[in-house]
Amino acid sequence: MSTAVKTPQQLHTEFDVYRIREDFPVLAQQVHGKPLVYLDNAATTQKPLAVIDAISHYYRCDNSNIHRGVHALSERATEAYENARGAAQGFINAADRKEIIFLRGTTEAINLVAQTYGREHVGAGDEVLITAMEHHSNIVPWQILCKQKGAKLRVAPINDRGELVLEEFEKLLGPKTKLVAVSHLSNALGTINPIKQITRMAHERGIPVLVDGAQAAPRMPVDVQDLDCDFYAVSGHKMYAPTGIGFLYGKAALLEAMPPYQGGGDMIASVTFDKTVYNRLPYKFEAGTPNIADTIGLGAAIEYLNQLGLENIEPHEAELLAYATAEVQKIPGVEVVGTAREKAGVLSFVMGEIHPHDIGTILDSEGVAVRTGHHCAQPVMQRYGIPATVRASFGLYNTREEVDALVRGIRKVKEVMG
Ligand code: 7TS
Repeated sequence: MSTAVKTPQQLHTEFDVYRIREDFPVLAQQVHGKPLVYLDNAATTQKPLAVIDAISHYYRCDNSNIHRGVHALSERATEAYENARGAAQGFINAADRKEIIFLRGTTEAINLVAQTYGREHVGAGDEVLITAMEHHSNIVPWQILCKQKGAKLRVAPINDRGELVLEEFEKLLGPKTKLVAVSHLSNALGTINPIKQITRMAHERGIPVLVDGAQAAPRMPVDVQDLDCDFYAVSGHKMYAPTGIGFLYGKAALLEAMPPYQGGGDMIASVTFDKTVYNRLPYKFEAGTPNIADTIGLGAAIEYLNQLGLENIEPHEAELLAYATAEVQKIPGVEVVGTAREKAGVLSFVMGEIHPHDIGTILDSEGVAVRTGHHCAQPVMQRYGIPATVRASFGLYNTREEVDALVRGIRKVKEVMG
C-alpha cells in the first residue's frame, strides 16, 4: 500500500458526492412529484446516518444522566458526552477541552457572552462594535446588554459588494470599545470576513473579539488559535448535527474570570445557603442536565466531517457556488445580492419586481427548497433597500445537477411571472 501523502487536488477528486448522498436518507425523496433539491443549508443541514444512528444508539442502549451516576449506563453516557467535547475541541483546534461549553447553539452562545463577560466589562458610555452584515443573533443580545448598561452599539459599514469596510471598522475601534462581535461568514450575503485581521486590529487596542461561526464551521477549516479570537460560537444543526446543540469556545483565561450564566445542578462545586463555590471549567457554564443525546449526535457529526475533510468540502462547495453564480447571472433580470471577493456557501438574489416569496413558491413546486425573506438579517436588507432575497445555500451533498434544477426553476419563474 502506498503511503504517499495525497495532494489536496487528489483528495478533492476522491470526494464522491453521489456516494456521500447515500449517507443522507432524507435526500432520496420526491417533493411535489420532483426529486428533492435541498438548497436551504444555511437554515439547517440534513443529518447523515452516522448522526441519526448515534442518537438512536444512545437512547436504545446508554440513556442515563451524566456526571453523577456510578452505574454503567451513566458512565457510558458521560464518556460519550465528554468524547464529543474532545471532538469539538479538535474540530476548531482549541488549546484545551475545558474551553468548549456545550449550549443550544450560536444564539445561546452569544447571549451567554453578552450576559456574563458583557455584563462585567461593558459599562455606561462604553461601546460594543458589530458589523452591518450580522444575523439578528449577533445584534439583539448586544442591544439588550447596551440597554441594561447604558452603553452604545456601534456598527461598522459594508460596501456594495457586501464586504466589511475595514478602514471604517478600524476607525470605530476606540478607548470606549469593550468588545467586537462579528460573523465569520454572513448568512445573507455569503461574505467571509478577514477574522485574523480583525482580531489583530482589536487586540492591538486590547479589545476582545467574539466570532459568530454559525455559517463558517460547516464550510471551512476553523482554527481558533490561528484566528486568535477570544470567543467562537457554533450551531450543531448547521454542521450536519441535531438541532438544540452547539458550543461556545472561549479562551480559558477569559472563561475562568467570567461569572456563571445560569445557576443550577452540575455548575457547582459546593452549595450552602451562605455560599456557593462554582464548578471548574467547562462545567461552570453547563447548569442542569444538558442535551446529552444531541451532544453525542454532534460528536458523530464532527467525526463524519473529519472523515470527509473540510479541506475537501470547502472546494466542493466553492465549485458549486461559482457554477451557480455564473448560471443564474445568465438569466436576464436576476441580480445577485452579495458579491464579495471572499465568499462561500450562499447565493442570494432578487428578480426585479417579482416577490421573493413567489419565486420560492414556484421553486418549491419544482422540488427546489430555498429560503426567501430577510434571513434574520433585516439591516442587510435595509442596506440594499430590498425587503427580501431568495437564497440558495449549499451543503456538502449538493451537486451540479441540483444547480441545474435551480436554474431551470428560475427560468420557469420568469415564464410564469413574466
Ligand atoms: N449567526 C448566523 C450567521 C446564522 O446564520 C444563524 C442562523 C445564527 C447566527 C443563529 O443560529 P441558531 O442556530 O442559534 O439559530 N441562520 C439562519 C439562517 O440563515 N436561516 O435560518 C437560520
